[in-house]
Amino acid sequence: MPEPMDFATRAIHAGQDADPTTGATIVPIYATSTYTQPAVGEHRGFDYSRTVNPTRVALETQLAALEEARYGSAFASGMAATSATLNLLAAGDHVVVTDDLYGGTYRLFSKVLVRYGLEFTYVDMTDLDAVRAAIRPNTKLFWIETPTNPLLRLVDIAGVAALKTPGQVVAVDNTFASPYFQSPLALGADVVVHSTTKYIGGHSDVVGGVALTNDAAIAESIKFHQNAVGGVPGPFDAFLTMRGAKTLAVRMREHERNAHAVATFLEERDDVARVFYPGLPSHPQHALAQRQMRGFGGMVSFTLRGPESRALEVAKRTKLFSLAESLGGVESLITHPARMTHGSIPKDERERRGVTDGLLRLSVGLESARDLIADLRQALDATRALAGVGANDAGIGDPPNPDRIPATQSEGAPTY
Ligand code: P1T
Repeated sequence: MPEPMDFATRAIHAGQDADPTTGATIVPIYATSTYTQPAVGEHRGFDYSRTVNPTRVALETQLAALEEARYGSAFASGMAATSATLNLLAAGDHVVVTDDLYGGTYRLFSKVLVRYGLEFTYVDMTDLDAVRAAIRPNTKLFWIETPTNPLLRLVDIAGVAALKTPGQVVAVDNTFASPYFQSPLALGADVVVHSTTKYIGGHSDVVGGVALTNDAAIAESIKFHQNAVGGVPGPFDAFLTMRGAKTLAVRMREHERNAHAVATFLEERDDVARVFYPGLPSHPQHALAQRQMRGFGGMVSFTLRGPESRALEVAKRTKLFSLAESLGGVESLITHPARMTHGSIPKDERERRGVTDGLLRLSVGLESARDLIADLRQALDATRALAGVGANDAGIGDPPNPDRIPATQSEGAPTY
């Protein structure tokens, strides 16, 4: 077999050797907390399942192969993986952080880790000069999200990596792109973190996280904290994540195809103010996306024309797009970031960063693109009067009156 094998092959085979005791083709769920030892001090590498578990090892090997990393540590959630990475630091250390990022990461940094003496500066990392200006003598970590959540801005990973000096670490939350579309380690990052709850798991049925690196000292520190702090996934969760990850390549190709179709549809509407999707030529960093990523992903955000009430109404009216937090599953989701995923960021701070009340975020799933577009169309048409752009040809220009506007789909939509 060629080395290294292609992504799709690694996803299915890395870490997935037949079980040594039974020959089971699929890695078993080793539901055990402990391991019987023949004599004190003698065991086969397994002593206690917080420290090590064969199902988790198989998942860690698989995910390390997807990021072409030498070392991987799986966690019970994306936040636990982020937290373990921040354990590389000590009181008095400073972190430069992407200012558009998942609200839970902001909460961990600003409400928890500051109490342990870490310092954070949030900067618009699309601007490398701003990153450079934020560096202090005690800067130890650059925390990058790219594409960012929820505005899908891009950070030039190689550009930030070029700014770092010895002893500093560049960590990238690669959740939105997935390893199929972006390889931060190859671009100069030291650590990659994923919420495996999202694309890697892919089916919205398990929460998890992973931290991956090629640096032996970083890997050892993260492993030490994984065991010492204990935020590990159980073997059932590890099994589900591993099963989902096997199909990552085919899923990501379809997510992207659908997201592109949805983004193009939204951009053509006059009642949509702005569409954020790195695959659109109108995205301010489309060129960077083409250079840094192998594809543009399945997330699309957009701001509606009209008041916040219109955004809330659209989120309520879609049927295929479930109104829910999270992303990356086979089913499509719609989120109102200001009130949901990013509600832990104070309103003035949120708005300064562009997470406005009219913003909606879509996780475009694997349903038919035609059906997804029909679903969005009916929700947009039904609320169009609030946009202040005049009636459309279909005559759906009056204020959304629950007695008059059917909650069903517009013409051409499927029935479900
Ligand atoms: O939910 P958890 O597995 O702990 O992962 C946290 C996390 C980390 N990084 C990014 C970029 C994320 O988007 C998330 C979780 N995000 C959502 C739940 C959301 O709806 O945006």
